[in-house]
Amino acid sequence: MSEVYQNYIGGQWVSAVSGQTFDDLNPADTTDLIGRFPRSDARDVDRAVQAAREGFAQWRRVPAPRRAEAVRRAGEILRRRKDEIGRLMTREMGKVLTEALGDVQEGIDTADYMAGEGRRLFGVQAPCELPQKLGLAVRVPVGVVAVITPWNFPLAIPTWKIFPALVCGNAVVFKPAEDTPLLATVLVEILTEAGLPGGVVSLVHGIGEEAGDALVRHPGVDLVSFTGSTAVGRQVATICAAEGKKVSLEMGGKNAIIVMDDAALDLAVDGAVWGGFGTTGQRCTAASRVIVHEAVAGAFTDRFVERARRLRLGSGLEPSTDVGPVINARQLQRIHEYTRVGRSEGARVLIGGEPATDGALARGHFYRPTIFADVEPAMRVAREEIFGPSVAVLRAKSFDQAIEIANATSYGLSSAIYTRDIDRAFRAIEALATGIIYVNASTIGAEVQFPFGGVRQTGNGHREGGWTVLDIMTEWKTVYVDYSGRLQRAQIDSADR
Ligand code: UN1
Repeated sequence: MSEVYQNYIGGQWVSAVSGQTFDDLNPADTTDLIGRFPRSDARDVDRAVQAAREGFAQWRRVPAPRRAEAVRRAGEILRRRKDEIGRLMTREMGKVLTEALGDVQEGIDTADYMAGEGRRLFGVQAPCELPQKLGLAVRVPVGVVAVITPWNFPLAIPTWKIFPALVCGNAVVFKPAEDTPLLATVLVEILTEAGLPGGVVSLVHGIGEEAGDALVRHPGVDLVSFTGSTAVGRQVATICAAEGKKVSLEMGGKNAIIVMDDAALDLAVDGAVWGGFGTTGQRCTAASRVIVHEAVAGAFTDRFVERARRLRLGSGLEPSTDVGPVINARQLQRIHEYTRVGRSEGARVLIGGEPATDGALARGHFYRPTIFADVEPAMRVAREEIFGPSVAVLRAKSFDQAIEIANATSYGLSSAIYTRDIDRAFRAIEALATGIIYVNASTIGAEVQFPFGGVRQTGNGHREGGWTVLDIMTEWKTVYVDYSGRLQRAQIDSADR
């Protein structure tokens, strides 16, 4: 009998009203059932939102430095349990243990950063045109925040949203991805242990079309913070537009590394391998395109393929494993379908291009690291997000053409250039149309104290991370205090005559 987990609503652990559950399986070995989780519907969501409304009414009155204390304590618990949680993450999500530990560390970093925000949350003071009048803008919480998160960073991404939401004085209803409910449960347990009152954070498990949809639609939700695919993000945005809700979206990417003819080639290969196959390519910041100057394309591609050939697939808990499984059978199918699409478009598969099923791998969802060559910018494998260990290599004749190809995508999250020419590096910084740019480093490696997000189809203008997340999690309240004791008319009494 495997363990049965529950929702957390209004300070109580409870089953779904329907009594239904769904299974959480280890993607490296699907005979390993991690647990059963409640398959929630609109009724569970309604209870959670009601509890959150009550929680919010209390929590907003707690001074921000005290609210931040709870986040600081959560960070301390995460730090103490880092190793154990990293292992659970690898078992549940598949990424190799070193990366899982990095994911937990990103949550700890977010707690450290946001705990300090409890004593900042800076507003603005500016002069007024009238005498004896004070003008201020202060941040106030938005209300009840629906947090909807993906499975690829089961801890880090929820903390990016939940920690600032709480410090800012909001209540949270958390609907994690159905592929990683255990890590979400662990995070909520930690928040309760850190002293968060019931109702301030609720956890509702379930699938997107049911629990997620009901949460986005619920009239008691003031803000939806979503990270996931562009297709689902658009649906979320459409519902929020109709309901007049605030919405913050982090969606797909088709991130490119440019390798110029003067690049340190081995360094660029390191970056392409890490960006393309790290986390089995399942990052929104993954380097799924490499645009190589034709003068070094042959040499680069040979080395890239050679390195990909040496990558060892397996359970992320084995220290010898370089690349873990993909998350589930559906994603495996999707990744493989893109191999077919690439081939039919005329791309050449230099390596990989098939599921890996030898020995113990047959029990999990493994796909061989795949490199497409002869890719043209118009091909689907050059334009669409695959979210797996598949990298398209494109050639460019010049710097300008490389930039043009890099920008020829509907996404705009991250990009990178490898060059030793400082002028080129700065020109690339100016010309690349993405929210994040790396010079002589891969497309992944964002740190929590900086804005994270992208342009075009990647986002809707918001940035998580850093100080910018506060603009998502708060509203501005502008305050004028007139202490003149007389009627003073702005724009009229203060104007030149
Ligand atoms: C994601 O790709 O979904 O920069 C988040 C990075 C990580 C965060 C990635 N720090 O790749």
